[in-house]
Amino acid sequence: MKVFEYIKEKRKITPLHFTLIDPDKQSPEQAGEFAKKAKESGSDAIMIGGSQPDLLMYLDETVKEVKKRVGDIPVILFPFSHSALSKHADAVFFMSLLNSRSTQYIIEEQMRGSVVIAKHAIEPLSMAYLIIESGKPTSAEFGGDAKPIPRKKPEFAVGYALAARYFGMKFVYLEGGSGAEKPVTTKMVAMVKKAVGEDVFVIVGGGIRDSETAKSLASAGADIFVTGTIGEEDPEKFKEIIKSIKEGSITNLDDYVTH
Ligand code: 1GP
Repeated sequence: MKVFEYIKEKRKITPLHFTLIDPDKQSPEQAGEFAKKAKESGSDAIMIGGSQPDLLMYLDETVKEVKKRVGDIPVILFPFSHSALSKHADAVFFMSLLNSRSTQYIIEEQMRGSVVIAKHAIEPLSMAYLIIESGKPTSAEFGGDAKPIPRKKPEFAVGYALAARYFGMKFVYLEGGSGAEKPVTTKMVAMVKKAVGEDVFVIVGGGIRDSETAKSLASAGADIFVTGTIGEEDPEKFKEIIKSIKEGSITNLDDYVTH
């Protein structure tokens, strides 16, 4: 089954959880073991990527070790540049950082990466990547030369998300950045979900560290959750977060929008 179909089918049942692994933070074998535990904890896919330049040294080996250990759940690349691609992955978030100041992250890296993706037949998952203000500057913001969307101005996120939908993109990622002080707001998530509807999956990530936050974001309409830091720091909390995501159900989105 294609990765996109896998996500679509799973989302019919519950929101999904993806574990993010940064290849420069541990050895490829350790990454593989971590991915195995994440799968056992209920994670639905492993994302591999990061915004630090040295990840490239370990990327291929990390993807191979992770694939070897997780078997049937997909391994999806989350590349910061065209060079952060590996032919061993199942799919790639073919992403454009729509609120970057630099055309490099909006379309130039993609122009170069597309050729590699075609050559190795990696499944592309088209995604709008949006950096949201989250308390302090993050690597994603700095590395992507982004103009973060203010937390209290969700209407800008809605504008970008609708543009992404009209471009035919299938995912919109509201990114607080790894280790963000504050996760994205429920109001922003609800407004974006309401605008893009069923056609586009809303991904949230950055600074999700407890199950209450995860649950409220699920109620606000988030389809996919990405966590990185908490899985490394606190495996028990990590499990609880995944559990609360799976129990989440969308409430009336208008309630979030009007408050
Ligand atoms: C970063 O959103 C992800 O791209 C994960 O963030 O490390 O804060 O979970 P955390």
